[in-house]
Amino acid sequence: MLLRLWTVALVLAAFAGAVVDVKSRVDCYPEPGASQGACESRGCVWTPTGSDAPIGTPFCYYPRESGFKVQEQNIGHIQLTSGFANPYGNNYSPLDLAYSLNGKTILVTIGNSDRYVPPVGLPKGPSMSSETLNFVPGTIPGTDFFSFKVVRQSTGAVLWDTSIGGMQFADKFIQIATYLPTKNLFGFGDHVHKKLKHDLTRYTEWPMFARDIGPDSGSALSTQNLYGVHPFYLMVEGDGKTHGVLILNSNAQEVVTAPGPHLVYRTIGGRLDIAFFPGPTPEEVIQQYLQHIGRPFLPAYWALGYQLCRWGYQNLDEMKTVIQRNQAAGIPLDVPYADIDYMNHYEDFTEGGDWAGFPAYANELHQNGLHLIVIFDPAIEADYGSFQRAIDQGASFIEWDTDAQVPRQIQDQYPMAKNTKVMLGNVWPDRNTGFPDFLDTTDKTNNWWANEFSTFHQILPFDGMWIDMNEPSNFDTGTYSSVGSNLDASKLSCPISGPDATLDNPPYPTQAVFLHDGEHLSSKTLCMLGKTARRTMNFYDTKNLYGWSEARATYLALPKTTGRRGAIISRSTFISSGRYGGHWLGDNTARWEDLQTSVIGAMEFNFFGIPYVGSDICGFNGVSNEELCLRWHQMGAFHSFSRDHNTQGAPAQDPAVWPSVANAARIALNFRYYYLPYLYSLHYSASRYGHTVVRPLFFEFPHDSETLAISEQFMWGSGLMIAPALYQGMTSVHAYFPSATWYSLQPNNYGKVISAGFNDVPSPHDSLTPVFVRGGNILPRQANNQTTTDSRKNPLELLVALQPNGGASTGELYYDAGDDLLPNDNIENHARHHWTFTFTYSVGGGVLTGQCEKCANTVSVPTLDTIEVIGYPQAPNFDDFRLDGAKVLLNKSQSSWSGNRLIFTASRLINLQQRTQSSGTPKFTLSWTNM
Ligand code: MIG
Repeated sequence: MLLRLWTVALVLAAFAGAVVDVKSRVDCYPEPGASQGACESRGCVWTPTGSDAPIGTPFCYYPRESGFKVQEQNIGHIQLTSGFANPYGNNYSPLDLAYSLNGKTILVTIGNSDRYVPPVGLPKGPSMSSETLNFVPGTIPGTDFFSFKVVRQSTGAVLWDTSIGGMQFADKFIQIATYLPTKNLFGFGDHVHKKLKHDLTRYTEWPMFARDIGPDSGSALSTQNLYGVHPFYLMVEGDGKTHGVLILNSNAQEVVTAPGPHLVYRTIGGRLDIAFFPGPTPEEVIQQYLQHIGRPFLPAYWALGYQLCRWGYQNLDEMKTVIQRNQAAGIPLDVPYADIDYMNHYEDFTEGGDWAGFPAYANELHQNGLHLIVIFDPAIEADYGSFQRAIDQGASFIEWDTDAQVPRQIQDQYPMAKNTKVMLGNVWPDRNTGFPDFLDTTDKTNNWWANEFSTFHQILPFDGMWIDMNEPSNFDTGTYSSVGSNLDASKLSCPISGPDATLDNPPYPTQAVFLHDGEHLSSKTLCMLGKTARRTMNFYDTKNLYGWSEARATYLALPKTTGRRGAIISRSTFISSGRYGGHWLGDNTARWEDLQTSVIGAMEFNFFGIPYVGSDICGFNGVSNEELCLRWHQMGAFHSFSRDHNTQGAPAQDPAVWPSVANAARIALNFRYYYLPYLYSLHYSASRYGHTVVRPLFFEFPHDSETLAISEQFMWGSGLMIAPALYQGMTSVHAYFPSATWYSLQPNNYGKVISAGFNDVPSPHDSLTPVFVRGGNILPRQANNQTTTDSRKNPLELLVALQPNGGASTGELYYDAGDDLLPNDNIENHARHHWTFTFTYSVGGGVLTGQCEKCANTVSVPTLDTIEVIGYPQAPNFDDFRLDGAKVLLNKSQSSWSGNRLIFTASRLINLQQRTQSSGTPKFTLSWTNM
C-alpha cells in the first residue's frame, strides 16, 4: 500500500513536471516534521530551496494539479469531486459550491448542507456599489482541476484566482488558496501587526483562534493569535480601487500571507462562506462589509470621555485618591473603572469587604456627572447564589458530552453542580467555575445573565460593563489520555487520545497549537468536546464565538439593567461583535513598540466594524515611565476608547503621577473634549452608515500609493489628521501629508498651511499633539469641561476649514440625548438633531448654510454661538452679518480676523433647537460681506 502511494506520488510529481515557483507555493506539510518521504506520500512535491528564496518558502507543496474536478455545473451551483487526497481525512466528494449576488456583493459558499454554520445571524444586507464583480468558474490551466476567479468588471482586475491549486475539503481540514492582484493587503486579526500593510515578500502563517494572550510588540514579528477572530481583509488594487473579502467561519483557522502574491486559508471545521465586497473605495468596502455583518452600536456620549482604570487598587480609598488627584490636576475624566479587585473573592455580582463604600461612591460619581464601568468575568463559581439561580432558572452552561466524561472528583464537591454535566474549570474565583452558554438556543441563559446584572445594579449602580476573560480563558487546563485517567481534583483536563479525543486532538490542530510546544486546542481554555448552544453544538466549532455571544448577552442586559445607553467593551471579539460592544487591545506592555502597534490595532478594529476601540494607555504590563506615558496620552486621546489601564503591582501611571504627563494629558484631552461633537457624529455615521471613525490615510487617499505605507498616522473621519510622536526622544514627527490643504491646529502654528509631502512637524511634550484639519471640512465642537455632562451644556461651535480652490466645505453634526436607548437598534428613527452644513467663500463674502436631515424638537440641543473659518483670506465686515437675511449683532470683542483666521461669536447666534418648532425642514443661512 505504502509502495503504491509512493509510486502514485512520484508519477504525479513527474506529471506535474514543474517545480512551482518559490513565490507561489501552497504548503502541503504545514505541521512540524516535513520530510521528503512524508511529503511525497501525500502526493505533493518536495523541492528544498536556498537562502535566496522568500522567508518561509515551504519545501513541500501541492502540485498545481490538485483539488477538485467538476462533476456537474449549473449557474450558481457547481458540484465537485475530489481529485486529490486530503492528508487529514477524506475529502467531501461530491462537494457543493454555490455562488450568488447579494446586491453587489458576491457570496461563495463551499460546503455541503450538513456542515456547521456559525449561529451569528448576520443581517447580510445587499450592498450597493458603482462597480460589479463577476464570479468566473474555470479550470487550472492545462488541467481539468476546478478553479475560479473573481474579476472586477470595470478594470478586469483579478481579485481571486484559485488556479494556484491546493483546495481541500475534509471534515476537519478545509483549505483554499488564491492568487492576489497586489501586495497591498490589510486586515486579518486578531494579531499584532508592526505595520498596517502586510509584508507579502515572505510567507507568514497567522493562526486565528481566540486566546488569552497579550500582544507581543517587542519582537520583529509575532504571529501569535490573540483574543479574537476576524477573517476579513482589504486589498488595494493596482489602480487604487479597493475590495474586501470575508471568510465567515468560526473554527480554529489560519491564513498564510505569501509572495505570489497569494494567500492560503485553512480551517478545521464548518464551511467556507466567502463574501467579496467591490468597494471601489476603502471606505465603501467597510460600508459594504458592515451592511453584511451589522453596524456598530452607538456608545453613550459619556463613554467618549476619558477613562481611568487599573488592576490592583488595594481598596476603595486608593481608587478614590487616584480619581481625586487627577480631577484636581484638571484632567477631563468621565469614567472611573474598577477591575476584579472590587469583587468578593473574584465572584461576579458581588463586592468585597475593602470596597464597602463602593455603592455610595458610585452615587457620588453620578452626582458629579461621572459614570462608572466595572469588570465582569464570564465564569461563575459553582457554589454561590449566581450559580444556583442559573440552575434554578434553567440557564445553560458549557457541558461535557457524556456522563462518563464528568470528573466526579471535581463535580461531587459542588452540590449545585453535582447532578449536572457542567464543565467546571478555574478562573479568578477561589473554587471551580462553570461557563455560561451564551449561545443557548432558548432565552434562559441570557435572561439569567440580565437578571444577575439588574439585581447587582440595585446594589452597585454601574453604567457600563467591561467583559474580560471571554476567549474563554481557563487557568491550567490539563490533558488526559483515556476515560478514568482524569483525576486531578481541581483542574479541568481534556482527553487527547482515545475515542473521546476526536475534537480535542484533530488531525491538523492549526498553527495556534504549533506555536507553543506541548499544547493542544484546549490549552488555556475548555475542552473542545464541550457542548454549547444547549447541547446542539460543539465547543470545537463555537469557541471563537464565546466572547461574541457574551457581548451580545451583555448588550441585551444593559437596557434592562440601567435603563440607559452605555458602553460595553469585550476582550474577545468575532465578526460582528461591534454591534454589541467595543474592544480594548488587550494586555500590552509599557514599551514604545506597544504604543506604535496600538495605532495600527485601532485602525484594524475599525476595519472589523468595532470602532469603539483603544489601547491601555501608558501600557498594561511592565513599568511605564514619564515620557512614554506622556506620549501615550497624547496619542490615546485620539482613540474612541481612551483609557489609562495598568496591571496589578505595577507603579501608578495615572496622569497625575507626573506633572508633565498631567499637563500633556490635560492639553490632549481638552482638545478631544472640545471636538467630541465631531467624534460623536463620526460614531453616529459608523452606526448608521457603516463608516469607520479612526481610519488610515489611504482610506481618504487610496490613489496616493505613498499612503499605503503609513502606519503611524491616522484620521478622524475625513476631517482631522493626527500624527502622534511614537518614539523615545522625539521632538518632531516626520509626517506625510497627502495632496490636500492641511491647516495645523497646534497652538504655536495655528492655521499654518502644511504643504503636501513629508514634513517635520513639532511634537512638543508640553503642547498639543500634531493635529491638522483638512480643507473642505466643517467640524462641530463644544467648549470643554472636566466631564461631558458639563461640556454638553456649553454652546456649540463650528470649525470651517476653507477649501482654497473655492470649493465648498461641508460637515455634519449629530446630537442627541447622549444616553437614551435606541430601541431595537433603530438608529434611523432615533430622536436626534442631524445637521449638515455647507460653507462657501467668495471675494464678496461668506455663506454658511445648515439643514436638518432629522431634528426632533424633543431633543434639546445647545445653540450654535461661534463659527471659526480657518483659511479665510479677507477681512469681513463685522457689521454686516445676516441670519436668514436679518442682521445679527456679533459680540465684537470676541470676533476677529487676522492672518487667515476668522472667528465670530454671538450669544445664541443660531438657535438650532428653536428652528425645529416651525414647520418645514429646519434650516438656516448665515451670510456676510467682506470689507
Ligand atoms: O488574568 O482583571 O486583560 O485588562 O486588568 C488577568 C484583571 C485578567 C486581564 C485583562 C486586564 C485585567 C486583568 N485581566
